[in-house]
Amino acid sequence: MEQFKRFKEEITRFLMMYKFALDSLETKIEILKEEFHFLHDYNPIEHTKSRLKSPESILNKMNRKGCDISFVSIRDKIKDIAGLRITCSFVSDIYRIREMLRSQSDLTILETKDYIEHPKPNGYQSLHLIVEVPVYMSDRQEKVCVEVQIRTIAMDFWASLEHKIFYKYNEAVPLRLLQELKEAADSAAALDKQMERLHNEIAEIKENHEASEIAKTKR
Ligand code: 0O2
Repeated sequence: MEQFKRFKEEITRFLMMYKFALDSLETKIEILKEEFHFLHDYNPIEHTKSRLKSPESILNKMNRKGCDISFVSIRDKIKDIAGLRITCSFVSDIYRIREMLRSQSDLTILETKDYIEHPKPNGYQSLHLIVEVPVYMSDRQEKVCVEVQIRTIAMDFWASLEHKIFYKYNEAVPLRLLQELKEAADSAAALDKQMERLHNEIAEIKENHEASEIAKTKR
């Protein structure tokens, strides 16, 4: 009983660090979002969602990877205990957010998986970053990894449906559905391209209009 109580305390403390890292990163994203909105009068971030992996899911992943279980090896092997998903309107916003994170001196991007440049064979698209975030505790500072997934609304729509289908069929999805999902992913990518083009065109019209208004006032 005493041993179980100690283990529960240890895992709570262990997961607390990841929660603090998420809180800190979410605050940074909120600041960037508000500042960007103020400067450019538009919002690159539609919404954010964070989650902490449950102890059960951490243990399952460690078993799947065939790793022995200790806090040190969990830290070392599982980089997505804390996850932050950022949904944007346009693909260019995804890379803009990555640059904004990259330029923060206390953050380090340890790993990048660009499934937009290189989509998965099933059609999955998203930009994944493993970001190291400093967490200041009462007696020490820890560097904690957070997995940041940045995607457009269309990519997110596709991924959440695909995830539901995958679990509904207990991972054995019929071939016809897999083909349709791939087609849907291609349509989502085409929609993202079209929306970006329209967005740029509107921005250009707005810029030209503002420039001609300024010219009028100078006359
Ligand atoms: P959850 O509940 O969303 O967190 P690794 O973590 O590096 O050992 P992997 O698969 O190489 O394993 O990592 P990767 O490629 O960075 O992907 C991890 C996460 O990306 C997944 O987390 C999903 O959230 C998302 N993802 C990756 N591929 C797909 C996909 O084909 N479809 C969907 N819908 N999501 C995907 P988890 O742990 O699976 O689940």
